[in-house]
Amino acid sequence: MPKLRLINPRNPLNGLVQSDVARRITLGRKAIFMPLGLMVAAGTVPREWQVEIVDECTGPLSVAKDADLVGITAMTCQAPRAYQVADAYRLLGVPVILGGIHPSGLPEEALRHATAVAVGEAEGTLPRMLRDFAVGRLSGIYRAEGDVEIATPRRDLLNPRDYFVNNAIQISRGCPQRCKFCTTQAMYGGRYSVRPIEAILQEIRDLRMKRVLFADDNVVGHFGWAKQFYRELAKLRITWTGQATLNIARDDEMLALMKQSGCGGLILGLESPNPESLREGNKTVCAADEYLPLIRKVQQARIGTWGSFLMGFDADTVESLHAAVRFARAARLGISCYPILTPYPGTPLYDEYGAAGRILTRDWAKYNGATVVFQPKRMSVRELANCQMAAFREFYSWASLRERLTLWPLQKWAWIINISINQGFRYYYRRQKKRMPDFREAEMWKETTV
Ligand code: B12
Ligand code: SF4
Repeated sequence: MPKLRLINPRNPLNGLVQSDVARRITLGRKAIFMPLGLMVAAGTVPREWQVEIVDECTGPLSVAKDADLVGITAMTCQAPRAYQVADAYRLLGVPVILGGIHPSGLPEEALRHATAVAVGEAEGTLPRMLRDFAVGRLSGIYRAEGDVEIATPRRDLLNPRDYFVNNAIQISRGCPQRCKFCTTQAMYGGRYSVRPIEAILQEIRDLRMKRVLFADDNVVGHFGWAKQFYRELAKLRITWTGQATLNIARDDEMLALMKQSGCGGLILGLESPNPESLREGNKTVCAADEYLPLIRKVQQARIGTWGSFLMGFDADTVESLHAAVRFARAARLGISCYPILTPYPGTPLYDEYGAAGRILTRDWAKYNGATVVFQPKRMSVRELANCQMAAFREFYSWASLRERLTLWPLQKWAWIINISINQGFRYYYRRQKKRMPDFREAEMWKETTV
């Protein structure tokens, strides 16, 4: 029986090599997230193959000639390690397939390190690649086209106890929105597809967990289908979280159904309260002046609000980024994060910044949301980097916690996460013997440029 080894390469945030801080927050688990993409890819492999998953985020990887074919996944920040592992296998004469978000965005680059590259979903590529391998024809770029039937992940191939998050499932793929910085277009070509409802419910029953995380880009990409799904989901009496667009709050029935189905909290890609930045990012789903009333409606439905704000649009300044944090506090978001705008390959932003010569590095390991990899327009690289840390500092300060989180009704998880992040950051800066950037000292950031 031929053997396929699927590999999740080391990832600075997700894995064994995660910083002390992340390890503390994840209660000592070996990695944060189970590699769902590989588990799903394994679910597409026909029975005549033996398949295994090796996760370098949970243990060491030894490269040996003990598989017939190797498949490697890569987000952009994992690409350098993925290429290193691919090259090592190919030196031994083992053919390699590269797949996932980064190879889908830059297939020609990936092909320099692989026998073949999968662009898009494994469901639409891997079975075909395995057939070609069997007849000695595996080579080049394979693209998933049209709607695919989303496969059920092979959870039996990994130990869930190694992971902090081991309850992720997908209910849909893609997103109908067209944000300029998002990779969904490269990955799904603008499609939004959903799984059969019964297949999702069965996967949740099989998980035997009372809490699940929907690892989707957008759990409300099709309102009609979503309402039907949440009606059925309510019967399972679980709690769930996922990513959604804020326009749900314009629809009272949708909010009520989500709550009844067990929605405990939503990650909302708000990006910015500044209309100019939203326009620039083509984030058109809700206008900036609707944000506050819509967020209040989600909160009134007793659904937790976790906002994500991108930092570094051309319209952004140190002051406007500080205003974003003040907005997050005033909106009383339970949690929020501040990733640096990053031109991921395959996005319109990557093409635009590339053409304008604004990309400062193509060291993909730095494409991690925590490093400035392009030339900002209205501030220096150092100012933008400091804004991110100052935003975390201010949002997770004790004063902000007291303002945003109530004691009754107790938002247990929000408190736990907020205190962990507050302590994690302090610990990190203490260990580095550095001062945490503070918006009140922003004038000083101008003095040196990086
Ligand atoms: C869970 C998640 C995480 C988890 C763990 C991710 C992991 N894979 O280990 C955590 C929380 C750690 C995380 C972190 C980050 N994430 Co994240 N994350 C996700 C999320 C929401 C779900 C991932 C998932 O499980 N998808 C479901 C599976 C089924 O899809 P998939 O992985 O794409 O796999 C399919 C195909 O790609 C393909 N495939 C994948 N691998 C292979 C291999 C082979 C051989 C083949 C044939 C096919 C194949 O087949 C699979 C099934 O169809 C995605 C959004 C998304 N929809 O994917 C973002 C996403 C992956 N994250 C993203 C980003 C930007 C980040 C951060 C940088 C965020 C930030 N700004 O701080 C950090 C990374 C920091 C770091 N240093 O690691 C981007 C990636 C962009 C990019 N080009 O790399 C995504 C796509 C979100 C987005 N729409 O932009 N993330
Ligand atoms: S709404 Fe979110 S998932 Fe959809 S395209 Fe925009 S950033 Fe991507």
